[in-house]
Amino acid sequence: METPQIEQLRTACNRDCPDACGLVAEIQNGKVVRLKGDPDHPVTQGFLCHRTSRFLDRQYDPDRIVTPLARQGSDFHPIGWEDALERIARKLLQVRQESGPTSILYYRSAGSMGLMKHVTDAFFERFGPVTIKSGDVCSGAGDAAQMLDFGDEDSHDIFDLDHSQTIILWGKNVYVSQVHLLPILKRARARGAQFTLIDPVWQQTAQLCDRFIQPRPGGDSALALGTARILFENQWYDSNAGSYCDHLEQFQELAYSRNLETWATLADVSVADLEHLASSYTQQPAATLIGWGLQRRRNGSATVRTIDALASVSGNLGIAGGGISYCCKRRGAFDLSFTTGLDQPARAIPEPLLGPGIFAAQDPPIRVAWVSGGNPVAMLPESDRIAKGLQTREMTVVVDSFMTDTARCADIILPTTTMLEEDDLLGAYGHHWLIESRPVTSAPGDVKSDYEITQELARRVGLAKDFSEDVDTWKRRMLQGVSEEGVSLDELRQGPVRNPLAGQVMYADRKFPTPTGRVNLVTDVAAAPPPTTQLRPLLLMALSNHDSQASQWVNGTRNGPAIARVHPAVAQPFVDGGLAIVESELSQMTVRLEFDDRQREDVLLLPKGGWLSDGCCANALIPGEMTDDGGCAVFYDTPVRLLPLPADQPSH
Ligand SMILES: Nc1nc2c(c(=O)[nH]1)N[C@H]1C(S)=C(S)[C@@H](COP(=O)(O)OP(=O)(O)OC[C@H]3O[C@@H](n4cnc5c(=O)[nH]c(N)nc54)[C@H](O)[C@@H]3O)O[C@H]1N2
Ligand SMILES: Nc1nc2c(c(=O)[nH]1)N[C@H]1C(S)=C(S)[C@@H](COP(=O)(O)OP(=O)(O)OC[C@H]3O[C@@H](n4cnc5c(=O)[nH]c(N)nc54)[C@H](O)[C@@H]3O)O[C@H]1N2
Ligand code: SF4
Ligand SMILES: [Mo]
Repeated sequence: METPQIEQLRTACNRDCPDACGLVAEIQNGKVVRLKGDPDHPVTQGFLCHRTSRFLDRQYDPDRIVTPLARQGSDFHPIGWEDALERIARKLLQVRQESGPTSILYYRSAGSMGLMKHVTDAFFERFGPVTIKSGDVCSGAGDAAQMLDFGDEDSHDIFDLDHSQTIILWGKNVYVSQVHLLPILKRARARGAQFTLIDPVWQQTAQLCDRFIQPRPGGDSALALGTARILFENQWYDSNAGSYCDHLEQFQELAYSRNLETWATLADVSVADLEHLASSYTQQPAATLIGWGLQRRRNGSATVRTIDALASVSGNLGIAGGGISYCCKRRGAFDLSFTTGLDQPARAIPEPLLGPGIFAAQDPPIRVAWVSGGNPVAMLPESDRIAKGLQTREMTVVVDSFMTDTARCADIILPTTTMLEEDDLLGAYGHHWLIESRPVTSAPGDVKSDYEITQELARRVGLAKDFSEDVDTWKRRMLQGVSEEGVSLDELRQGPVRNPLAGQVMYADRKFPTPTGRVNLVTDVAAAPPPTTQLRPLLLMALSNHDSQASQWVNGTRNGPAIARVHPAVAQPFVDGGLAIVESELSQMTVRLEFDDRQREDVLLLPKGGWLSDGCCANALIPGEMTDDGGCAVFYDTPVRLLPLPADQPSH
């Protein structure tokens, strides 16, 4: 028998990940049989992360939803698209007429990072404007810090690290959340660059580093200020810093407001750690890479601002191999002027408070909710409240490919395409390459993309004309600002292209787009309140892990209790591998303990992304609260304690 030919097609990974990889799909008889990293993509370099190398299990998962579903009691039954869309359109028109458009909540998260998703935003803007979210639970606090300090938010080119003498990984788990940085870091290491990791959690990146500093969670401001004090005391700071930084004196006063021992105690590190970090900043050029985890705390924005200030006065801004990199401007190349985005919402609910916010919204109340590209029940604080909020609307529509915790709360579920069936454009928040995604296989059954769903809906509510164009027309529109500079759609279709608007080195002229043109150094940092209590001495941190993309697990969902990692000393009288209850002020869940003596004694680690319906959802324990700025969620400051299981339940 002849083996059918294998065809190779290129596309892009659209998951919420800094890497925005190029994918090569091998197709046999119309089916994707293998997925590889694109060897020709300069960042992907031919390999994929664990979770996406297993994506075909998800693509061909028999549990995938392939037809619209409507709620019937506690169950769902299949309905036709015509029926589903008619019901939704009728309801949208009815509530808009009766209560005004803000009685509709449109919540979109980052299930796909494709730019075409903004077209659906534009639909709800034109139909409404409706109620949307404000803030950003992913990176909001750090985004706000970068805008305040530098007037803009972008990063050095990822390959500029080839020039670094020192690399400071400030709260970054590269092995889990940005694996395509690894080849670059390993190359730097091989040529002798010095590495420091600062993370309250022991994680694999520590093995890549010359020094691992393990401060108390949220101790980073004290660590940065103690380090800055050493720079000032030894005249190791840039003597020119005053020419491009505002408030240098006040920042120096802030650093001098405590002695080194006090800063070290506040950060729970040694004075030697501060000295090490200070001297690292003098081994120039020193690059500071700030991770996304440390800003998901009460003082998250101020923390990032303190790190910004330290690195700024150290003289590493604006030089090759230096800089402060937090996020790359992933949308920077694209013209999205067809939507105002989050800028002028008619009404917004802060994303970290989505659960309570749905109930609190009055005049008009939220009557209809639309959720796409997100699983807020599993991924946002106060999971139970969000579930209840969605279940109690007159109509909740969820657009997804799987029966997630959120989909379970819907009245109508609309099945949608996976990334292998998508037609879209992407930028990245971890580098500057742009890429096109193209369907490499067709969607099963009658599954529609978000854009097709938007078009169908637009047709039924009198907005057909605004959304009649094909995807390529939208793509060309989004690329109009860069098409003259080598990124026309035709060029992008040949392969990834670097964003021509992004520089290699940020602020090489040491001019900053702030109101004064200078860096806005932080002058005041509120003392971090002790987040743990005597009653609940552990801080719950539910962090990214290899086996999932947020709530999208490699092996479907999790069975059995979630694994909670703790230092053995804090787990008396429990045993390694035994069961226990983790209790916060809000709720509790059963976990299986895994002892790890590399961890601090004040943290309890859970995987991010556990499902509520599996009893694994960390967010059910986490109260909704906003960071000091930027509307990020306080995910990692919830005090918890361990309790024994009730006597009638086995503990093994
Ligand atoms: N495998 C996998 N990869 C992912 C994701 C996933 O779910 N799974 N999620 C993606 C998403 S949504 C995003 S936003 C990105 C980034 O995803 P993140 O998970 O935010 O990745 P990091 O930037 O590595 O930040 C996490 C690190 O911050 C540390 N951290 C927490 N609190 C503190 C603190 O107070 N101080 C310091 N110094 N460090 C602290 C944590 O211990 C952890 O090592 O990655 C993406 N990559
Ligand atoms: N406790 C705790 N909570 C956290 C975090 C944490 O570190 N700790 N991290 C936070 C962070 S950084 C983030 S970014 C959020 C992520 O939160 P979410 O964005 O809600 O993450 P996912 O669970 O990946 O949900 C994405 C959903 O979109 C669906 N999807 C994929 N592609 C498409 C598409 O093209 N169209 C549509 N309509 N749907 C699609 C997927 O099937 C999936 O169900 O979680 C936050 N929550
Ligand atoms: S999830 Fe990230 S690392 Fe994995 S394939 Fe997608 S873009 Fe690459
Ligand atoms: Mo995120």
